[in-house]
Amino acid sequence: TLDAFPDNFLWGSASAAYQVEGAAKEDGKGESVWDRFVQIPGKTYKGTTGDVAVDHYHRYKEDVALMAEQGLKAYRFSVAWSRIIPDGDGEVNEKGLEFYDKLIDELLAHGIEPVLTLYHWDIPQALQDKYGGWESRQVIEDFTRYADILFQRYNNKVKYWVSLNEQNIFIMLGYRMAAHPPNVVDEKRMYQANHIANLANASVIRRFRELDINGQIGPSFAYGPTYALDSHPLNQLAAENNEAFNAHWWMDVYVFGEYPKVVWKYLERKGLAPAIEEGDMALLKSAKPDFMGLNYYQTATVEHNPIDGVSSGKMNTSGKKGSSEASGLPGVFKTADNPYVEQTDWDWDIDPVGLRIALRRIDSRYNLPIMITENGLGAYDKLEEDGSIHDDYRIDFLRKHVKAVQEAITDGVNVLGYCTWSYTDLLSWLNGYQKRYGFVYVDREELDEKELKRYKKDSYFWYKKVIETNGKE
Ligand code: BGP
Repeated sequence: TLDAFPDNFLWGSASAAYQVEGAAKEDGKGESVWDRFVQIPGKTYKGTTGDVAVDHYHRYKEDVALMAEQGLKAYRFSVAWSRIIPDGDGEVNEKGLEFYDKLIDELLAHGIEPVLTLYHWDIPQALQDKYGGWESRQVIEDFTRYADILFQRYNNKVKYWVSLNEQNIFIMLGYRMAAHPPNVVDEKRMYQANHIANLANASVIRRFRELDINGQIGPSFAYGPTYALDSHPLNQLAAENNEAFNAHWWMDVYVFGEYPKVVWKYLERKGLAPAIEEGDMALLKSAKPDFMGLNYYQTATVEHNPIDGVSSGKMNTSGKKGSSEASGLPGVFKTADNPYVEQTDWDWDIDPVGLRIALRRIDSRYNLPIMITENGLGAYDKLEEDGSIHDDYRIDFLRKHVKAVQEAITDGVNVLGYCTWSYTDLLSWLNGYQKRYGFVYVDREELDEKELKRYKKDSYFWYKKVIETNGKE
């Protein structure tokens, strides 16, 4: 038999500012790098933007009412830096803060724990223009000042804070694949920006401690355990490499304040190692998080990649099954198809066992509590004439993942909560509005804003029962 979920387990759901808020230019909000990036032709699916998104900025009360009715215990959202400090380092925009005051108060009034993400990819464009955003050390100070404002304003209201969301994704897609802002392909700059993001992350955690904030803070990391394609020793080695390059490279820094040797030596040989200045490593070591936020969607399966093998690959952002291509690092690893698991229409492996493995690996390597800050299924949904949405595939996906969490708890892992991605349907960064994740359907065609009416999906009612029964359904 399985251990029960703890009594105070946080059954939650998540979103991010750019993906839900809309109101891109309202109440003094400054431009973010995403506001700019989506204007570049061909970068997002059919040119979709978050200008209006699902208009959460104006409909947050309605959205929170739906959460309350469902019994949701926690809601993870992000603050848009450019609402708080429109140009990133200048005047504070009181109007922007007021929106989050209202949202947080509304959540608290309904007994929903706010989980606040400081940075979900939307650095102010002004800082990108002024000094290259994450590539300049000045961002450490500016990001810390921004975080400081939120820490002080929401201390005692917000207990769970996420520092950076998926540093691995915004750095790699931004600087290796030109698939995110700042739209760059340059490995050297990538590793440098990444080091600075590490310092910024550590700096806000240190400030959190200095201010003695009443709560917990940690980064949210996109981790999917790696499998070797088979027992061929070179494929096994490729799997070890993938864990080092795609997981330890970030999580070791967060927790131990150290870069893993294997990757560091590789970067030195290639002339790609970031420049470390005096005090950097001490800062990294001084900022251990309280918990690890885990965003889990899928596992990775890899095999040996010869020295003249594949690098870039191709993502499936169209929702046409089978349109992605293998990617890798020559001489290190390349991705392979896992014959044992099914895939979504966007070619993401569906693998609940992988979540149990992810939780166990993080627990045994880092020995920290884990908050699952994202997990969910991106799928096409159909709104029926009577306003229902029969997303049994999503229920099936989530049910199996919830069970995997319970199994990991039974294995001894300390899991604080489980936030699904996402609460309402929202903008999928590169995939438009047709790739849906929510419990709440939002009537929004790709390029037409419609009236953005909300409808409860079958999964909404299923999760309600999960919460009521603390995971028994
Ligand atoms: C994570 C992000 C989320 C969200 C999710 C789903 O990487 O933190 O913001 O978008 O993935 O991804 P996608 O929208 O690409 O399907």
